[in-house]
Amino acid sequence: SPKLFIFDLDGVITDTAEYHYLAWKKLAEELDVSFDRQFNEQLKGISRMESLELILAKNRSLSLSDHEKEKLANDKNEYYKQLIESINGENTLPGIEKLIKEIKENNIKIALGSASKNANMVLDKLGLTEYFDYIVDAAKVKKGKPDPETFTTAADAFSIHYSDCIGIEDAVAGVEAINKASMFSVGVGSTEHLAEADYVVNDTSGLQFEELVRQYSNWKK
Ligand code: G16
Ligand code: MG
Repeated sequence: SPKLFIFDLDGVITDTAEYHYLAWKKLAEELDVSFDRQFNEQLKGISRMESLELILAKNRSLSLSDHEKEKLANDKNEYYKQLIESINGENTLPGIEKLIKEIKENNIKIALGSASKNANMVLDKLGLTEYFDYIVDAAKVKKGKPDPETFTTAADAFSIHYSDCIGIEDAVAGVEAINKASMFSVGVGSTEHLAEADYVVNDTSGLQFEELVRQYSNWKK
């Protein structure tokens, strides 16, 4: 059976992916750049500054200094922090707490693999920090998703082989990162977006411990 589960945060543990979307949308409107959910899919799992660069690239007449970009990225983060201010345990997505508890009962390690600089704060607000044996956030890696470093850093912390790990992601970039790490990738979302994942569930309520272990075992042999 697997030795380590690595969870993405935004969009897997909690629906902060929606708040990232709303915050970017507000910023894009201020910049007069068109922005929709389809475009937003590309930003999932991608760092704050890289996301901003993708948005700015849509309007070629905008050329901004590094200082101005820093300010915009900071504005987005302020919008985001306002939106998540009142989140609590009720914002943990369906089935996640049950799954985490079952993983613990089976003596399997749990890590977080998030691109967010707000990861620790969000986990705290949800009351889930105690379940995590290790946290990889934006501060711990040089290369963000789709580079595998977020996921390999978590496995390396326990000296666990990558093929003994299951990574769970809602982002295309995140699934790519897990695959590049040679781990078993579980996608949460549409099979269309997440076609590269080894196993896909529609939403987090589909993340059933026994089924995940069964799918993982089939993949491994
Ligand atoms: C998350 C989101 C991304 C966001 C990134 C950085 O990653 O999916 O949309 O841009 O974190 O977040 P922050 O601006 O809070 O540093 P993940 O990996 O948890 O899905
Ligand atoms: Mg995510």
